[in-house]
Amino acid sequence: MTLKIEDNGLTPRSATITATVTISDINDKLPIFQSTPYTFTVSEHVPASTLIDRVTATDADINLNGAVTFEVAYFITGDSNHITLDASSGALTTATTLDREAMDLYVLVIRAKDGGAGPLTATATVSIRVLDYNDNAPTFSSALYVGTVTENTVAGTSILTVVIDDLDIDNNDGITLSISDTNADMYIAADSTTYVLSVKTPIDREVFTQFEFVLTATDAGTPALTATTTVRITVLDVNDNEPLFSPTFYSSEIAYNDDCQVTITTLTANDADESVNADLTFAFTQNDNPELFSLNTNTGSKHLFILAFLNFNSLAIIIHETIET
Ligand SMILES: [Ca+2]
Ligand SMILES: [Ca+2]
Ligand SMILES: [Ca+2]
Ligand SMILES: [Ca+2]
Repeated sequence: MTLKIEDNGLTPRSATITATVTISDINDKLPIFQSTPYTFTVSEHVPASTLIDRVTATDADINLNGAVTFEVAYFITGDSNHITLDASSGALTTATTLDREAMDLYVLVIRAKDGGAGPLTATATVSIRVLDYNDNAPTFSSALYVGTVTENTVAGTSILTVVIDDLDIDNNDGITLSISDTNADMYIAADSTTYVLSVKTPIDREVFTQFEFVLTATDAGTPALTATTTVRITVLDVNDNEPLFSPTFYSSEIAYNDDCQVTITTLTANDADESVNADLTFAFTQNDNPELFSLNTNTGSKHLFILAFLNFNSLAIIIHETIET
């Protein structure tokens, strides 16, 4: 400011002087965080000492009264073994490699403190969300899944369900199932949402009695991780095949004076089914001379024995299946 002094003479005389008043600071202003609460993110994949972000604060005082430093007041979740704070810069860094699957959120309260005598402080809450990295492969609950399916069963019928877990989230646990075996993939569908294996195309047991294949689960992470398991599906029989003679025509001759109880011929028949569905018994459908010709029904055998006396013309023969009840 400028001061003026003046006398009271008839012709006043005066002088001026410039005075400077310096107002010394006292520490009367708090530090103020720029933005609170803070919300930061960091990938679980980054190495230790990676900068996450930084907090900033201003203090309207000067010199030490306005010199702000930072410290962690306390952790709400997590600890200083995972997150560290630089006192002067306010930089938050990873203290170690983070594991989202162990802890996905760190919350801490940071204190800003000025350097005045009787320092003033302010606090801010910082939330650090840990972002997922695809560091977990899918896992099957079993190395081998066993199931059965009846042949000719319609498409869409469930056979078995596999159990898969992936500790990651989002795309990193989005599973796609695939069947590596070409034949199995034609007949069996693997649902990537429900993990159900079902009939894709009706199966003919007389073509495929069993499928054993590797089932692969691939997650949608980058890079993708995979797991495999073995699936064994046995196809159960339905009695859908008739017995067949082979050959279908037999011609035999016996000597006129041959003995009784001679085998005239042995017939062969086959059935493509299995077990009781292929157990065959034999019977005449027509035998005009039952006193002359007999038949060894030979249950379960595929051979027919005709025991004959002499003098006959012809036989018609049929095979019956044994039906399971
Ligand atoms: Ca201050
Ligand atoms: Ca992860
Ligand atoms: Ca994963
Ligand atoms: Ca069959």
